Amino acid sequence: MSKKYTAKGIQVLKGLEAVRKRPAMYIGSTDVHGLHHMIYEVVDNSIDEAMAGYCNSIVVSVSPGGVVMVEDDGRGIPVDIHPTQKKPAVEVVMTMLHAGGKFDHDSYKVSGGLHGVGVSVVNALSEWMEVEIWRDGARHTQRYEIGIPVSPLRAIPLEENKEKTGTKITFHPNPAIFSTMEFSFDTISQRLRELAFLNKGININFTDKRFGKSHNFQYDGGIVSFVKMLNENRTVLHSKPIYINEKKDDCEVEIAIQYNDSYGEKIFTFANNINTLSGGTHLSGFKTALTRILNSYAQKNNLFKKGKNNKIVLSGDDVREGITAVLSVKLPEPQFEGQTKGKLGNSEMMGIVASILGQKLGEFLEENPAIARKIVRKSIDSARARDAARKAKDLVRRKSVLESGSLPGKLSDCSVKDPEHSELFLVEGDSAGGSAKMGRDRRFQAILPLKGKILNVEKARMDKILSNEEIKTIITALGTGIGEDFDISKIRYRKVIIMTDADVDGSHIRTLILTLFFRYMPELVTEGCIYIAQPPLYKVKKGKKEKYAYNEEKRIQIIEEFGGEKGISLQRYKGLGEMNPDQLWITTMDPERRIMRQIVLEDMVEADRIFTILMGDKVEPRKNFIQENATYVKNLDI
Ligand code: 0RA
Repeated sequence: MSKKYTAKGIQVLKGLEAVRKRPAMYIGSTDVHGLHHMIYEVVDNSIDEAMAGYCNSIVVSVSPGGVVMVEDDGRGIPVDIHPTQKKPAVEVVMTMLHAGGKFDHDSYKVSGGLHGVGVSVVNALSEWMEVEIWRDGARHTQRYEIGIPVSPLRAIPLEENKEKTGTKITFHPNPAIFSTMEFSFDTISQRLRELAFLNKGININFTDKRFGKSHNFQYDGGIVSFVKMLNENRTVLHSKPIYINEKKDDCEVEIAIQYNDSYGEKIFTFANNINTLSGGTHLSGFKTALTRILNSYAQKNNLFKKGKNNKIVLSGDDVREGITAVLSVKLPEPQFEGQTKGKLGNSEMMGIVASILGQKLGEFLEENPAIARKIVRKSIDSARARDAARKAKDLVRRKSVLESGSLPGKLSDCSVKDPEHSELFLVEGDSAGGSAKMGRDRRFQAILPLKGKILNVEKARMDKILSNEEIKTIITALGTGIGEDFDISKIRYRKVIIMTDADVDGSHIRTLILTLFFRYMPELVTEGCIYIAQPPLYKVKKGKKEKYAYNEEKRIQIIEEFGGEKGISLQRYKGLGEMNPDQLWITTMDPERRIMRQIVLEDMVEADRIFTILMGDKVEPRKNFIQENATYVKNLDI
């Protein structure tokens, strides 16, 4: 490289240095999330090329040591000399922050949120990166180290297959910047699968060379296939999803809807391929139009007039009972809001989605009266049940701590009142509850013993859920309310710790409690409030020495540490009740010593699938899942 730096050259170096100095500002974090972001950023560029209609296939691979390769068959990044930078365009794209303008070849490029920072950021945070471009009858290559070119762009004329076009980017994230280099096969697979759903027809191949595993994703049905997959373990009301795809004012709206016979609602929303976990204007428009159209259809067709139905107005919750939907919008300048940037803010999207859904859903219902009637009938059923639910809910409200000041009798509360510094243990059984109560630090640890199994909320409506004693006690102790009344600001404990036995019953109870939280209080999960206590499996003792083992591996290790099997006594804990209060404190409850697992929601789609399989009413998928994951189910980590 030339030693003489031009003013522009210095600018480039300064830009890359800024990225390396504050990587989190550009890719969110330098932990495992940021690491995966590096891949998504590069893949997004290929997806953009596909959305523009020039690319059919994307190949991604991860190799040992964390080397990533992303190849597409698009037009190839331009290699001609940039008119003002006087360098090959590809070098400009790879080294200059936000090298946009002329090179923003797609109007739906993401400009806000976490994605869309540009491949130059990935380059700056990579120990090395190599780009290969096939276009104009040649293969063009260039290498960069920490974002700086270490070779000029070279062109090698193609001997055969001269028409080939495409871009291949290979890089190694800089281990000096990232706290981990461990890519997750599942995390990458899930995101690539999602992209394949959202961009129908694109073939995305992913190979993990570390484990010799691969996936090939291609969904010619796009989000219709997505909705079918979300419903695959449910009983659907109509076999063909309702599908809408319209453009308006530079924006594209794509919707797929399919109702099932459950009581829950699942609406996944995306803006420019980014999962908007907290919804936003597009979701508001969707909800408004759905409620309006189903009410007016029912009215017009006299579906309310039979018997006692004439006073009914369907609420939003009624028309969404049992809905599974994917809403994907594409717009020129998306604004992502909120702490996690998961909420679409563009106000124009509300009206655009509402008017498209209003018009097209109205037409669909007119043309498909049998399906329309099934959906309306289910909504009316929900409206009737809602009356009963309201009564039950009032009960909980009346009993709620905030309004009446009375806590459940079974709760042994802590003395600290600051939620940030208090913990609630949900403990299986009265005997373990007793030990926990005696063993705890009563200043900040509250104990709520649960009797037996709580109701499976996956199979029940709100009224039944709220008349269940165990569930009522949990809600009252937490103070947050439930469902649409849920308010996290009223939470009484920032940590909620599920403590059950390490056996089949224990894991069943744990899953039932997690289902309640996931379906009716999901913010508890997304805000990281839910933990699972990890009681030890064994106590290993030799003479005066004793240690606790939390898994088989540790048990063997401790025995070795104690000098072999001779004179060793091994106690296996079958339940929490077998530990005295002191032991329970030392091994499981003391913040200084305990091991807990925090429940994190990496992937809502996968979590939904697992809960549906485990808790829904189809037996076959559950059997299969349990057989395939025999050891995993015991340690369900969502
Ligand atoms: C700018 C202009 C053109 C293509 C691309 C960028 C492009 C970028 C990437 C990044 C990864 N894969 C890509 N494929 C294409 C179009 C140039 C033309 O008119 O041919």
